[in-house]
Amino acid sequence: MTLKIDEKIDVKEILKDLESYRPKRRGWTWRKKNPALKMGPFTYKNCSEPLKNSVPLPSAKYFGDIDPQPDYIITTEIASGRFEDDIRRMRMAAWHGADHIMVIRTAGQSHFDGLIEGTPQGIGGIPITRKQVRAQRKALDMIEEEVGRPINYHSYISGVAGPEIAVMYAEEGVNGAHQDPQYNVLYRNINMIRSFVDAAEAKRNMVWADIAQIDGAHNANATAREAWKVMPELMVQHALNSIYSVKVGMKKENICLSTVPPTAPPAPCLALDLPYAVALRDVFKEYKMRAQMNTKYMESSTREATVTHVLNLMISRLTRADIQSTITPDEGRNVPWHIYNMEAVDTAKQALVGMDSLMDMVELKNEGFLRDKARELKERAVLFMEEVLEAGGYFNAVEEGFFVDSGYYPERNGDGIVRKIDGGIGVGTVYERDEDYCAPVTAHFGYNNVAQYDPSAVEEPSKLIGGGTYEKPEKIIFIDELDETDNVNVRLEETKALRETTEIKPEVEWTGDGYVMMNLFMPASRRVAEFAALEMAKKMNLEDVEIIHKEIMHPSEGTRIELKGKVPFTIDTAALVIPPEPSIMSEEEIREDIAAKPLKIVAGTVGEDEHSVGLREIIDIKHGGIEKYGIECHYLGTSVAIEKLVDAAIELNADAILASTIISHDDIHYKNMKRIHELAIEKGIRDRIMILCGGTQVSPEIAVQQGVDAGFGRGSKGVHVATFLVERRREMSNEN
Ligand code: Z97
Repeated sequence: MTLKIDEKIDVKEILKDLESYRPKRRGWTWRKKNPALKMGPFTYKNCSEPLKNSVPLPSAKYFGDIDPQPDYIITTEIASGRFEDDIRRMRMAAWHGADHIMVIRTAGQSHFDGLIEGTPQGIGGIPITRKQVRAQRKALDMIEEEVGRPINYHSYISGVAGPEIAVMYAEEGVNGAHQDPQYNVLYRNINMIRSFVDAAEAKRNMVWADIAQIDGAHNANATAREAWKVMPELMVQHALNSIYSVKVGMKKENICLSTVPPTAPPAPCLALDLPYAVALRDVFKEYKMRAQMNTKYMESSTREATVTHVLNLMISRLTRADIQSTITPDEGRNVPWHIYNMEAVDTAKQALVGMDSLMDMVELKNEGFLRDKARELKERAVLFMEEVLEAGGYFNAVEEGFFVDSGYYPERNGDGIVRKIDGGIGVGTVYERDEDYCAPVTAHFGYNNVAQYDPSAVEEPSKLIGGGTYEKPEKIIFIDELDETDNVNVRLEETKALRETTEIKPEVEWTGDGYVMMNLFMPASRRVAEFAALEMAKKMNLEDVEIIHKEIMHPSEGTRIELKGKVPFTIDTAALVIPPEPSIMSEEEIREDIAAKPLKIVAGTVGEDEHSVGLREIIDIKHGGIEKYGIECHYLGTSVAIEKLVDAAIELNADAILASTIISHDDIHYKNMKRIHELAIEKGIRDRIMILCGGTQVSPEIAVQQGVDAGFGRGSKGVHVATFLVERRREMSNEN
């Protein structure tokens, strides 16, 4: 099954024969960098190989639709809670430039004690299941063919089921995962000993499957009361997980530090974030940098979040990033919508491409504020680590509340997260292995007494059982659905009409959810604006209306409101009357044609019509008029007599007459058109001249009925007229 560009992905097809689907490949893939990429008229230094199919940035149309892809991997986090709908979003995101697709869940995976089967979403969120992973990997295997670039699929290895999840990810071709035992300890209160033992086991499996790891240090940023104060601690957290992973056998290029610029405006964020970014990259040279965007100081304004994102992207460019995250403003206002994934991916692509070659032109100062601050942060981090050792190690330090304390180290405010060595979920569940312990599995950490059973199986313990699921995927037990009422088949049945007929509904995250967003400016204070807007939306028949953003323009003059609500109806696309798209030639094509064969026009507003603006804009180069293509224009002015216009055309040997009228009482505009046509016949030039008439009240169909070649109504631009002139001239030379 391959995807067709003009056809939607068929989720039902993806789900077919899923029990026997095997992923195409294992392991993480970086972008193929091209330090001298040529695209359109430009050469890029910080880009990678272009995509086969993509959606370029909106302004790409001015540059020949080029879509340069930056050198960093771009992440998008997809979290609608329905994996079948997320598959469609993944495809859109890949076309915009995402090649690291993280599925995050609406409920903490780490609250589940085991691997979940089936796809229930009714239990308060969506846990990761083998079925979802396999379906999404299968879809991504096709999507990557379509865009022509490998896509890294990613989720979390956390909770007391971490090792089981790691195994499942290894089996299913997952390419990246968050794995950090400190996350379990600090944020999920899972027993520390259990978390670190599990982490070793999970990481070993990640090593086998070549899964890239992202750590969890950024969570301290998001949790801390004052995020910029935890910077020294963040380095300690990165250090602990990184070295632990190395000791387990993970290669350094698969260890990615999840780092966030800790602040955002109105803080002077660069002065705080840049020294931190520099310090981190100095200390952790050998590791990869996964640059998150700041989410701590994000409200529901997409504009504000975008500016913060761009500042964060500048930090990435000024220092280094290997993976660039693009969390969406969903975090601020709980609207995990398709469009925001695309917007955030585009923000990263746009900003990174825009900053191409930056470091060829600027340099971070080697002394002064930046380096002093970076050094200070490193010193504080080293002292923090020394104190951890003095306390007797990490576990004791956590017991003493060292972590996520709001003090700027060595200051300590006594409000850190405290966990007990003999407390937390899963306490007392770690046992020492027996003398003859043996696990006949492929990837396993620590003492494994294989030789005792078969010396030839030491390198390959699963030989003892004739191969495990890594070697023999057919041994994987695939459980489809367990819940009869809450599963993907039931959900697909509910949306069948929308998928299989021509009925359509607007959507933000789920097929047929019917949501629309509205932007309103209410000339009232915030509370009044809010409640008035809700009432307005109800009067517009929107259902389940909710305010998603409000911003004061002035305390009494007005408030900006964004709200969402559902429309209860569908539209039948088959019943729509869609006029053909006006043909528009490219600028180059028109120019070439005119250069090869010059074209001359005479123009004027006719009859008693002084409205010159419309016609002038069609001609004027400043407004994208036809002059810019090299067309020779003779503008005769306003209220030009029809005879004069036709005579001028003859005298100048023009190819076309452009006449404009706004006045339309008594159909004078159409009558004038007819007269131009008839006069041209009388004077014997009609077969060699084009007659184009325009005006706000002109209907193209009625204009042509008057005998002229074309009519141009409201919204017409120079390019439409120029295209017509070139095309009609070609037709005429074929006719003659
Ligand atoms: C990011 N925006 O892109 P649960 N393990 C680690 C984590 O950081 C997380 C989980 C597990 C963020 C993602 C926050 N991170 C959101 C190291 C979550 C997930 O399975 O939901 O309990 O944990 O990094």
